[in-house]
Amino acid sequence: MKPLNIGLIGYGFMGRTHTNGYKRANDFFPELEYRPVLKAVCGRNAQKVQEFADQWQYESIETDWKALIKRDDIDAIDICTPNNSHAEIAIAAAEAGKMILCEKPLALNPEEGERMCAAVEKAGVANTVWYNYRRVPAVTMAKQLIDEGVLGKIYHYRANFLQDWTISEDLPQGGAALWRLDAAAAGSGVTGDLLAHCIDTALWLNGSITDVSAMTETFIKERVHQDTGEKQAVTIDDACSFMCHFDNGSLGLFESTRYARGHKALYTLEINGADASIRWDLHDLHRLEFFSNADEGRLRGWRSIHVSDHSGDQPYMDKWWVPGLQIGYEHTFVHQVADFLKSLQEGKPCNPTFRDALETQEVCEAVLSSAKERAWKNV
Ligand code: 4PW
Repeated sequence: MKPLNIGLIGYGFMGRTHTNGYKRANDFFPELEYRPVLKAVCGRNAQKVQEFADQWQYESIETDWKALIKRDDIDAIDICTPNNSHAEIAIAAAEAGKMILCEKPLALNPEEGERMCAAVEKAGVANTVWYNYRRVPAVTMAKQLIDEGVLGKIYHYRANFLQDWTISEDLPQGGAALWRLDAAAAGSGVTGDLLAHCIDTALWLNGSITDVSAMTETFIKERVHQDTGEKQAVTIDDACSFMCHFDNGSLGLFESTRYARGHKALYTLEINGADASIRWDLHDLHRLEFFSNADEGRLRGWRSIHVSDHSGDQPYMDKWWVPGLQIGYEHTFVHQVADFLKSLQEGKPCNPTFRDALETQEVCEAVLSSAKERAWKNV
């Protein structure tokens, strides 16, 4: 078995999801030739990063990402830092000849994203971005059905990503776990954090988006910054909705917000084709709801497919338990690690590549600029 030495930068929420993926992939995908080795984790606070290394069994720590990238015993750099450091780290890692697995969104904006793509393409290093929802088995199965033409001509694509965790006016912005509220660190609010997932899945399932018309709102205008204690203007989008045209002629409607009281992390999507429709809901992630117009009249209706079978090509599920049992959110990251290792084995790109994720970034940029200028924007 070939070792793949991982250097993880950042050890928050995403550092944990990715590390769990590295630890589990070979246990459940025994055919893989590569095995991730948790070689080093990097973070600025030596004590905290050591605690993380001890808990998750990383062999060593670094407190300077540049030192990590220089190490000869690291094959792949995993970027789990706030969005404003993705570009600098990824470009340096590519120049050092490292493979790169980068947390979403790819960058702060398309200009940075383009430079990241150029760097990995020039260096010829394997690269992928962790848009993990592609690898929910029911979502992967939706992709299979669409590619097989089961839905026929697609007319509508609808997606929502709803949360409620920023409603309180007392929530500070910036610093530690709250960097997602600070535009300087995150680039944008829900657009880059939540809608980016919906856009990534949509581009994968339904092809390119040509133009968008968007609106954004910042409901709470000022917050205290956690680090400085100073009150400052909130410059992220708290909510964003947009409509769009897809290249295939279908229409899209997207909504994301952190002000939907009662919703913690609800991602839903629905696609309507001439022959069939599908819908999916993250809170019931095994189920793909399916309506086929070809069904016999009396029995025609929405069916709810529990994607957990081992027969009939239901993706990923034969790797886990017996038919009918469940997996969850964390398994999407295990699947991404397994697919990345398989892509190395086969010498093929692992989707979404930096180039794929740049398209999502371009849609996000068009959405933000459309909302700002109150005008339709081409992607
Ligand atoms: O990437 C997203 C996060 O930033 C996640 O998929 C969900 O929304 C959970 O936390 C945030």
